[in-house]
Amino acid sequence: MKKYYLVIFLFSVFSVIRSQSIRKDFQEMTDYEKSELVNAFYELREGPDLFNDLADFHMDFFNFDNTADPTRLDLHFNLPDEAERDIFLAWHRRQMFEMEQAVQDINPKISLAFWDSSVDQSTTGPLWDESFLGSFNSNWTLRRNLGGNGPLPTPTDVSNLMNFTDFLLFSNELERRPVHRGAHVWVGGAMPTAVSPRDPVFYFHHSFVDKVWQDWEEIHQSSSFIMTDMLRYDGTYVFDGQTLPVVNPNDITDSRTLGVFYGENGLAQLDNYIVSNTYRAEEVFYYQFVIEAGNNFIVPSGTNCSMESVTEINFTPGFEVVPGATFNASIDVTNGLSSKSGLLASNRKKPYDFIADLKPIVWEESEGEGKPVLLTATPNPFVDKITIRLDKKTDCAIEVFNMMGMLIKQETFQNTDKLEINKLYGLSAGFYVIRVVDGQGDILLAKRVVKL
Ligand SMILES: [Cu+2]
Repeated sequence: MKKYYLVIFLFSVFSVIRSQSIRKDFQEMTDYEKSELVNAFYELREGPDLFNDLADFHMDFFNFDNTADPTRLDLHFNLPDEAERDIFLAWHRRQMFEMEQAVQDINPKISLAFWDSSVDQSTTGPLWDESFLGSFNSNWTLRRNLGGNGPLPTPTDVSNLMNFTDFLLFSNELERRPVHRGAHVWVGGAMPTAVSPRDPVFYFHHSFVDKVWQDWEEIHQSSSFIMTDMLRYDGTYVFDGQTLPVVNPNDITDSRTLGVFYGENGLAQLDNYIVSNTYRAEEVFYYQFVIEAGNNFIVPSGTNCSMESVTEINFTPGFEVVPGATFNASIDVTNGLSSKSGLLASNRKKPYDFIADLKPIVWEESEGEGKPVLLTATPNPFVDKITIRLDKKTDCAIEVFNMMGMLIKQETFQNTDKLEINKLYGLSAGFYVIRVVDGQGDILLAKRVVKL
């Protein structure tokens, strides 16, 4: 192995737990990785059952629009008009990380992988093989209906997302259109419902969504959330006796801060990362094709790191191993990784109680399709009046509620797209909810506003 010299280097202190992983296209997974990941998934449903816990949480906080209390924080569909509470991409990134950590607690040499549903659209391909994700369908009563609903995205759908320069527009388009929606509805069963995280393919799909975000961030470098904490990762949630850490969504806008890299088409580039061993005594980066490490990839003194490939590992400028660090790079031509996990096949059946009345998610490409869309509610915060602009004229009533849920003001409007509520200066400062209700009493939209 080559020698590397100490370079004085200032690096920021990361507050986020980091591990390591090179996530690859599932098509690039080795047989070993596939069977170990399948075994780990089965094992996770024994004991505390992270699958069910993540699915229940995802359902409980799915979306509160058009409910009695639309001000409750939730995980989905807050864009474009509720940017102040949007955490969709960051939350699912942290969720992928939580699942991957659990998998690596069983076998630290494997990672999650992604399903690029714009490319692999077969209902009978290797993803659905009985030896891979296929077996979960019957063993866990997932009730998939592959290809029964669509469409899956096209490669152009994916590349067009890269043209958005504004993060919120990008995130909204990604969330509502086929790059995210497609796999959920196309797989069927649990996937188009709020308990989608019960299906292992959810983690392959959302790893792909996460990769698309990472690709966008590496181009535009402007991901930013208004919310500074996240449900579940707010320092209060306990799973399996452990309190989950506080995560600021703005700390994980680059997946590398979590130690997560994406390998693709035979190349994994490892850069801008400092090995910390925060989570694991040794960080192992495994990719059977070409690993290229450089550009501020640092292995500090006292840390342990190894890289394993079957073909090639290249070091480029900016790769540093500081004296006192333990670093190993190896070409493992036998791919001789020993099995770490595995339940007997007969123990794998652990069906879910199928929630019969769980309705598929209503996927609206844009907020309230066919209904008036709230364009703006200004000013917010307000002092004495609020002006609401809709994208089309309608007959409706505006209702203003206080945080106790009491209706404190109501006005009706005919055939208008600009609604004004005045004389609000008597209200005390704080949060209010405005709702637009149509003639049938259906809530068209609801938004939280702030009185100064
Ligand atoms: Cu989700």
